[in-house]
Amino acid sequence: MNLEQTWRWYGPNDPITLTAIKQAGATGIVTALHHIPNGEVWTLEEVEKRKKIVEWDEEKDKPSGLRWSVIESIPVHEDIKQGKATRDKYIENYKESIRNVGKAGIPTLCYNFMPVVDWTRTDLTMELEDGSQALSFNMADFVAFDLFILKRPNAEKEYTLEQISAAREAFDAFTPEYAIRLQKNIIAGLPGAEESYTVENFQKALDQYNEISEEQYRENLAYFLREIVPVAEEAGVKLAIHPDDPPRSLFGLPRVVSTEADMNFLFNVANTPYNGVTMCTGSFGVRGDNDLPGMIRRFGDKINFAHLRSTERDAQGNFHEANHLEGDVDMYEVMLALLEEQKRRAESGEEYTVIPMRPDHGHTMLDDLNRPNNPGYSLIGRLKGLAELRGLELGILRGKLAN
Ligand code: DNO
Repeated sequence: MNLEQTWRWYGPNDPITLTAIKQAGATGIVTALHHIPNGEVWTLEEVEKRKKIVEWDEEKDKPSGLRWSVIESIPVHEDIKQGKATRDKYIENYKESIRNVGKAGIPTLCYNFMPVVDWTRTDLTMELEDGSQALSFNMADFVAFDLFILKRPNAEKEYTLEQISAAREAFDAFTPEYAIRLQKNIIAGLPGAEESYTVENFQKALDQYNEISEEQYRENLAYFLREIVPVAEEAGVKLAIHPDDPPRSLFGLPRVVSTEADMNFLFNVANTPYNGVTMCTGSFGVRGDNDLPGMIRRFGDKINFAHLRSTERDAQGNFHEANHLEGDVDMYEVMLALLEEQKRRAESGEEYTVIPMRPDHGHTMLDDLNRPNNPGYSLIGRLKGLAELRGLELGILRGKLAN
């Protein structure tokens, strides 16, 4: 049985249309109500309105053939992450949103618990050898931003002498334009991040975490889960927490969704398939100590969504996004593990068997280079990724998993 092929769509303002997505071969749409401010309730009316745009073809007056299968994401308010006294109000709103999502019949909800910054890259247009472009994370540039642009107090204590001197060298070579672009890439918010900062208010946001230890932060996540998982279960909505990207601390902030041990902590808070994970191979895969196929096998019924993408990393902490079937992620083993898990579900008679997956990110290539793109969310680059993944899946289903 195939995985459900889905595609992230940023809503009516996305330069990539639903028609293009259909032609790319996806049947599931992954989207969010980006216009609703963080912390507010997603009303049933707003959810239904978007669902109709996705699922009903106005022009032909018939179903579009697409379905809204995953929400990515309902952002978690900073007060919840920081465990402030006001968090309960925001948690109640979150529960209300989950109930409305359930009423609208959307089965899966992806979210993250990264403090202050969501996914982070230093360069959005790294040129590859063939002229296409990839997203990348350059450690020296990142440290240069932290030490010499943001000038975060005591930041140098978190880096080695080699890292500091590489950052100094990088910083000395920055042109003013490059420094502005780097700053923007890191803190102005990549698509879907929902938060955007200037250097001044960014430092203020970081300062909120001065007294929050990693243990406390983990406990804040546990508190949130103890509240929302029972509601998700009742509403029939599978939660799928997205790992930290990259899977390590940035700016001295706690990050607690980076490893298999982190995930086991969460599953112990509420051991139900409703408290699941987004297996983002590109995020988890930036750590050499994350055994992706093993994690899929051991997480089992907690895999509620898959983001399939690969990265190429080095020992210094640099990485860039590779072709979907290349780089450091063994995509064959990942796909095999996902399909085996799905088969296990189907054979065990579990009601929820089909795992939605999307080709996560793609290079900016060919005609993508001539039109506006949400960084990482190109049309042709992702179409290529999806086509390759679909071929890999067919090969496994007709080969190793046949019978
Ligand atoms: C980046 C995405 C993230 C992700 C959120 C989930 O491409 O994977 O923005 O959507 O972290 O909440």
